[in-house]
Amino acid sequence: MNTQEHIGLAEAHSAHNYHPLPVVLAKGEGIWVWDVEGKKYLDMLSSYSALNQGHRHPRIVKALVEQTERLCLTSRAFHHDTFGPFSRAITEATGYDRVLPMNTGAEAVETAIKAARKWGYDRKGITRDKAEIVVCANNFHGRTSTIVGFSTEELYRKGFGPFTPGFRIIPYNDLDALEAAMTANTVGFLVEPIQGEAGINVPDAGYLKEARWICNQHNVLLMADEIQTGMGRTGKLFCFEYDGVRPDVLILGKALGGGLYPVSAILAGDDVMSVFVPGNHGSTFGGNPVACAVGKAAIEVTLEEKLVENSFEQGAYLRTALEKMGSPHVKQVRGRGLLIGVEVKGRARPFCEKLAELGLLCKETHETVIRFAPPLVITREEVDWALERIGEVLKG
Ligand code: PXG
Repeated sequence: MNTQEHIGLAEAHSAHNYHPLPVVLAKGEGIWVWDVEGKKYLDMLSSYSALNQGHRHPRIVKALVEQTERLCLTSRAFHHDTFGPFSRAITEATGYDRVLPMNTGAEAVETAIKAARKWGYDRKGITRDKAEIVVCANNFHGRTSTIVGFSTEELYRKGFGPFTPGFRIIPYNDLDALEAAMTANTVGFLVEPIQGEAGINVPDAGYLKEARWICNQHNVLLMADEIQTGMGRTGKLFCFEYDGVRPDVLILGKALGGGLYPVSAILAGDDVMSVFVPGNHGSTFGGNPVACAVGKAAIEVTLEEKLVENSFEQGAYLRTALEKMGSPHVKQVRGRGLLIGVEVKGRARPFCEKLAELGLLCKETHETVIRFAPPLVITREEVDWALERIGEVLKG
C-alpha cells in the first residue's frame, strides 16, 4: 500500500483524535526513519522525547528480546527476577529511596497525585477529602479525566466534565502566586521544569529553587513532572538539576521506555512512598518483566553512552546556530539541551510541512512554535545536516 492508501485506511477505521503530517513510517534506526515509499527522514520529534536513545537502540532491543524469550508477565501477585534489578538501577541513578512503576505518563502523574493526597492525610493530618494540589496554567500532564480537569486548555477539557476537585491553578513561573496559593490543606505542587506542550516555556533561572523553598516553608511536596524533560533531554539527566534542587516526587515516563515500550514511574523517599500499602494502588502491567528489562537498559544506555552530555553539547550548538541564522520569520529560540522551540511569527505548521519534504520530521506545538527534539544520539555532523535544511526553510 502507498501513503494515501495507508492514510485512507486509518481515516476510515480509527478515531480522528490526531492530525498527523501525511507521512506513513515503516522503519526506524537511530535518528532516522523511513516511510512506506522508502523516503528517509531525520526524526527531530523523537515521539515527543520518548526516543531519547534513538529508534531501536540495539542494546535496548536486545534486552527486550531476551526478556520476551524468557518471561513477559507475572502481574504483581508474584515476584519476578527483573523487578529488583530495575528498581535498584533506577533508584541508584536518581538518588531516590524507592520507585513505583506504572506504564504511561498519565498513570504516573495520577500515582503522584494519589501519593501526595495520602501523604497529606497520613502525615499532615489534613481533614478527609480536603487535600489541595497546586498546578500551573498551560500545564500538560496527560489525558485522564482527573488530569484534563486541571488543564487550562479548553480543547482538552470541553465536554469531558465533571472533573475531580482539589486542584488550584496558578500562573507558571510566578512565585508570588505559588506562595499565595498555599493553604493549610495544600499537599503538593505539581510542575513541569519546562512546559513542553505549552510551547517549550522555560521558566526564569531559580524558579524551582524558590518553589522548593516555598514548599519547604509550608510542608508541601514538590512534584516534578519530568516525563518530557527527563532522561537527558534538557542536557542534564533531569531538568531540576539546573536549579540545584531535589523534588520530593519525581515523575518519569516516555524515554524511560527506551523508545520501544511504555514504562513510567514515580520516585520518592521512604516517607512519601510508605503511604502505599498492599491493595491501595497498582497496575496489571506496571513493573512487568519486559518493562523492567527495557527500563533498566534505557537508563544504562542513557548514562553509559553519555547521552546527557551529548544532549547538552549538541543542544547548545543547535540553539546557537538557530539564533545566528537571524531568520526574519523567527521571533524567539528557546529551550535547554535538545528540547528546543523556535517561535515563528506566523503559523508553524507550513514550516514543518516544508521540512518534511526536505527529509526532516518535526512538529508544531501551540500553532506558532516549531519543536526540535532529535534523539540524543545525534552527532555534530547530523545536526549540521539538519541545520542546512532548517536554514533553507527559514530563510527570508
Ligand atoms: N506529562 C508530560 C510533561 C508530558 O509531556 C504526559 C505527562 C503524559 O504522558 P502519556 O504517556 O500519558 O501520554 C506527557 C505527554 C500525545 C502527546 O500524543 C503527549 C505528550 C506530548 C505530545 C503529544 O498524547 N506528552
